[in-house]
Amino acid sequence: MTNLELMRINLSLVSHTNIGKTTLARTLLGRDIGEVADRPHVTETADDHVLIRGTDGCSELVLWDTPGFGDSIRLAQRLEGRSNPLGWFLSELWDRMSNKALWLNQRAIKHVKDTSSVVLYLVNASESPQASNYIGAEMQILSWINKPVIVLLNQMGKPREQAVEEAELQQWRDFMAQFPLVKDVLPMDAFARCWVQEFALFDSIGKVLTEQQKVTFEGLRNAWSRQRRAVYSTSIEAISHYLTQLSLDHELLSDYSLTDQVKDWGRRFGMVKTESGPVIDAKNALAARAADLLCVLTQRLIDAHGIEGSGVKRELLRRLKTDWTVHKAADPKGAAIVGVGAGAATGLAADIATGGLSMGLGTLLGTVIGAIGGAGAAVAYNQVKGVSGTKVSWSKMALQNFLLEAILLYLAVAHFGRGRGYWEESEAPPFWKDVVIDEMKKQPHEYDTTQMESPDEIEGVSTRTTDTIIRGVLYALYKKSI
Ligand SMILES: Nc1nc2c(ncn2[C@@H]2O[C@H](COP(=O)(O)OP(=O)(O)O)[C@@H](O)[C@H]2O)c(=O)[nH]1
Ligand SMILES: [Mg+2]
Repeated sequence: MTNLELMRINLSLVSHTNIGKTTLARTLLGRDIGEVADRPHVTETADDHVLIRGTDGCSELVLWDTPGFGDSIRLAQRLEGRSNPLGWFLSELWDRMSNKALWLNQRAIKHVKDTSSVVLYLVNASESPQASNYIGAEMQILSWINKPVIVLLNQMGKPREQAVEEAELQQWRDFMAQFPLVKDVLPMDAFARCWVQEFALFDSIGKVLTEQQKVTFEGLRNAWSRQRRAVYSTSIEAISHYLTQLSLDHELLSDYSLTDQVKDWGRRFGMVKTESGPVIDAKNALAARAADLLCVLTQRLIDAHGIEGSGVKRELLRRLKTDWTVHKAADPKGAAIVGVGAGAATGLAADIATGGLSMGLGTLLGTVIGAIGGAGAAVAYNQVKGVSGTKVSWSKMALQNFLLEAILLYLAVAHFGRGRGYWEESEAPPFWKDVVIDEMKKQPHEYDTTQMESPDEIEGVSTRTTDTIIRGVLYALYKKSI
């Protein structure tokens, strides 16, 4: 093995055509390479892309995107006669003219055989292994290539409960057990994988390399892991900054007269119908800023994760703001989010129907709308009378809801594969919310920054709480400590 080969570890993405190799390569690399389309043979040549460069400046982990196997059965037959190089050459020349796809395939396979350290073989997990009738022939081709194979399950769909995904994984593991070349089978959906799952892939790759390659790989793995952890830290910082700003945000009503107070009280109980007055104005201002802060948070998370696209649109928020007060209030009883366990608090509805708005934005507005609408107001805002006037700020329960929403948003971004295209908010799988709420309940102290005045103290508590909860959630989802 040459020095160059020792410094360069080559991973080849291989699969039946149109399974999602280029898409997964984009997700793993965090940049748009090649061409993705829902038709066969989009990628014509094997292309190399540096996944990680070591801190030594010369070691590299390289990801090769290859044209997929097309007519695998014919290809497998063709490769059987491969002991005769001249025959190979002639057939190659012949194929080049008569069957371009087959010829491209042969070239790519030869390339994989010559260069790769490990083969990452993608399968479409939306079909059962038994239904994927090309796998047998492709395993024959892979055994001719004779490199360790790690099978990656793509197209698994939206994240589902751990037990369901485990069962699917086991089905593929059982099926692949008949092929000794297959060293591991891992979930790795190009659209919805989480970076935590990439740790498992790195573990598996590390195990199948030669002793010499392992030394290089260790450095590369550390570089990769540092980079992923840096993204994680940036995300935690962004969330705690968001929570700190919300905790500190307030409106002072210095001219809040006794008449205003009576009207406000009447409004709360439905006796005064007009939706105006200093308190309503203050709440509108707080809600508008909360929505703006959510925009900023979304954008920071998207940027940190190397996803393209913009967060929720400010313009949309501005337009919605004028409509907020016409929405009906949430029922605060049915709206409890954190439940009534020991030390836990009830919160506002996070799921109010918001006219087709999607998760993060919709639920945030749901919270805000519910609060402004009336019945929720008692729990969403703190209204404290002080020497300089009445102060309106977010309540403990509202802040707990913001924390919950921010973590759900983080999970959505952390699972969004770049290969899927531009960032778009989508419905978080409902079980995520249960997992987050469980972790919130496990905390020794409930999240409450309402009595704190120092931004540093609030930021400290918010950072620790967010970090512990997200670590707990990722462990619950992937059984992997980060
Ligand atoms: N739902 C879903 N579709 C995917 C996924 N990965 C790829 N695709 C789609 O599958 C098609 C083929 O993808 P592509 O990356 O070009 O496949 P390749 O030929 O193996 O490189 C495209 O329409 C992709 O959007 C996935 O994880 N989930
Ligand atoms: Mg491709």
